[in-house]
Amino acid sequence: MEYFSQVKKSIAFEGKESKNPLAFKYYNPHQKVGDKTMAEHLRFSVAFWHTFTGNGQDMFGAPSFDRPWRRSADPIDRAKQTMEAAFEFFRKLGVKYYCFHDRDIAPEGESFAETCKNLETMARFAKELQESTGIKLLWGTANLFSNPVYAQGAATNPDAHVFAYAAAQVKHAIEVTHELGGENYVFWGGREGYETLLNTNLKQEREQLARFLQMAVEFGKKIGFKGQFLIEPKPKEPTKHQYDTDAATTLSFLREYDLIDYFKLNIEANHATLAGHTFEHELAVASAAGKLGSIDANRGDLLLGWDTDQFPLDIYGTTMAMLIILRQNGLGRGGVNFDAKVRRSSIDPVDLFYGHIGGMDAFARGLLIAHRLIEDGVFENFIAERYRSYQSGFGARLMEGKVTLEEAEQWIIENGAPKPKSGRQEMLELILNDYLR
Ligand code: XLS
Ligand code: NI
Ligand code: NI
Repeated sequence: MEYFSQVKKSIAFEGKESKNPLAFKYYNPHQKVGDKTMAEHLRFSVAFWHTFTGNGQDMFGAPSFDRPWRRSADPIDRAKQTMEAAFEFFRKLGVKYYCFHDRDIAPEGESFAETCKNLETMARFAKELQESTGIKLLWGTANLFSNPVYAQGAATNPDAHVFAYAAAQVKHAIEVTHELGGENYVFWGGREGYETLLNTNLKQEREQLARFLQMAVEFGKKIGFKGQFLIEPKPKEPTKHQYDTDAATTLSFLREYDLIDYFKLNIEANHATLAGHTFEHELAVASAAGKLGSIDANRGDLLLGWDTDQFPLDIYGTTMAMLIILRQNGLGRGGVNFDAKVRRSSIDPVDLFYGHIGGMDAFARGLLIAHRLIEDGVFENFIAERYRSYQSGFGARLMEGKVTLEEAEQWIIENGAPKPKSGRQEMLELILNDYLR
């Protein structure tokens, strides 16, 4: 069965003069940018949940999408048709990767054992499709937030019985990710936080979370999982206060519990803005720590206070993101995963193409612009010059830890007060705008 009959063949690159909304204007997978192709730089991935199981439901309204792949009454048949639709979509869109939660690809059963069996069945099915298409799993994850059992947290639940349930679920999710050759495994703790301190032992809950992650790392080693473990920070929603609030908080948590060597971060644009940061700030913090592993590409709406998960279209944002990614020489085994969904009123399957094509072109443009900015040394030279005083003489000795406060005072007595220099922000902003053309 063909689910996306409105798109007959795979989306082609037609160049920037094209007016065809079902074509790429900038994303040309084989085009070299520096020493890598665009496809190698960007490693685009489609999110299974928003794209195939999302139904347009919101807090005020019923499902608005009637997806042909979600019609079968039998849960396993429905899951298989959904998986087939997904691979047809990946192929036609021309992406090499996808991501899922365990519960996106397989329905829960009557018992835990049946749920695990369903997951195994669907993983086998996915494996066949991966092998016949060459499409790979960027990451797998466990949904530890939808089932009401996790209402008060998964690993951070006050009841050890729930912790055990989450641990058992994660064991299977890691196994399945491993079986499918997943390049990463993600932890996003939507319920790992608290609603009120009146009933919460915050210290205890953070220790539980660390223990949970340690157990996952040990299990990964045991089964020979070679993928990268990633944590996806988010400050709130669904829980009021989530422990993995932002990149800096998460890095410090990992250091506190000796987990830093086993994890990198998966940075999501809309989570950054919810945390009161920019996307590029979060990317820069993760990258500076050598811990930027992957990204969830989307955008929020600054007028709305929640995770709207819209497709990224802002070229300024994608340029800033790609600057940071190029400076660290790419995302390694990570990628650009569209954790994004079409609006509730965009009810046709073809709308999923428009969303992804727009996002892919926006990142391709960002890549091209960021590459030119780096080639021309626009910001790199300016930044290098701005910090030059630390490269030699007194500044270099300062950074080597060889200067005391008393010596600093002596040096100031000899050299006098510093002369302020312009940071040139407006000049740099206008230069950046010139490159965005
Ligand atoms: C929710 C998160 C979620 C993770 C995977 O806000 O972005 O979708 O990416 O669990
Ligand atoms: Ni995400
Ligand atoms: Ni999100």
